[in-house]
Amino acid sequence: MKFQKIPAIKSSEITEQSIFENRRQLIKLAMVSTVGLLVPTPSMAKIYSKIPSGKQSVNLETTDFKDVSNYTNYYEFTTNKQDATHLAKNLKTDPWSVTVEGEVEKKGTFFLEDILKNNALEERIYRFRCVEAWSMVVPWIGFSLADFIKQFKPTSKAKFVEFTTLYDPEIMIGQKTKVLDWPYVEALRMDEAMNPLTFMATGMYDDALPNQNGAPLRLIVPWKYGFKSIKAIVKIRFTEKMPVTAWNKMAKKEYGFFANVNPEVSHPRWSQKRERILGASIFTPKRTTEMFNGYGEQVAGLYSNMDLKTFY
Ligand SMILES: Nc1nc2c(c(=O)[nH]1)N[C@H]1C(S)=C(S)[C@@H](COP(=O)(O)O)O[C@H]1N2
Ligand SMILES: [Mo]
Repeated sequence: MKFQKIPAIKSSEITEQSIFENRRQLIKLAMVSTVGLLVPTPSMAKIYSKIPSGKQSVNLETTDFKDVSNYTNYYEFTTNKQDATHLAKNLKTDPWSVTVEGEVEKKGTFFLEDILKNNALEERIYRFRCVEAWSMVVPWIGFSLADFIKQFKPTSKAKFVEFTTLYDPEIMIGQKTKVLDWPYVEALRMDEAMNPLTFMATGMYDDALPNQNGAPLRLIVPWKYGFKSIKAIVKIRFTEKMPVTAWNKMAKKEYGFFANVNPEVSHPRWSQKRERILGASIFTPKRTTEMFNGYGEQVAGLYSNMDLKTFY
């Protein structure tokens, strides 16, 4: 039998070896901290699943996750309602940062990770209705927009708040087309933004938002048509003048600034009196659309002196 001779190791080599090992450890840690610390990561599911179930704000059955996540409107990827499910997988949602600017004291760019640490996460079960006349009921997870806004101290000139979606045509391939004037912009009047119903979602159904539903950060305004609920937000700007929004720019007659759900005001090409319940069988009758999507008690007061046929 032959034994291989174990080479003698000089102490200097041992030291170098351990430094090398240590450095490898450090590199590993650094990698964990860039990937692992930022949100939303799979570990967010653990945090989200511990959030107590939200109060049902509507007396309707929650829509199945598979329907909500496979029938989406996300023009940055496609105008087709099925394909964003796979196309949006290419969007890298961490790290993610949000720039706050305009009529506000505390301007700056903030990591979503830090935003999440400073805002209490909760679940809200809201009905959501698209202008194209389908509706769904979704358990969203996120935080109050009003509480979030207060942290930045808007000035007395802040009358509106404008939101902008990421612009990255290499990933968001729909941005290579001219269906909308990119980036997608939406806005709210300050009192609408400060209403307790208005919500910033980072998750749904006890998990992080799927990319196609607007990860890592989207707006939810349950009394307005779906297009106000902008996805993949990278910028929030406070303004004195009413911002020009993407859909308003594209077709003024069809998509107004307010976009309140209103069965009495038809879209120029179809009625808004009824809605198809997402996921329901074709035999299920359509649902009668409610004024302000059923949230009138909480929001009608915001529009008491306005003619909603003019300000649609
Ligand atoms: N950035 C961005 N946000 C968007 C859209 C979009 O195309 N791009 N579509 C809007 C429309 S028309 C609707 S109905 C809702 C759909 O939300 P969902 O896909 O999560 O159901 O997102 C809104 N937010
Ligand atoms: Mo929509």
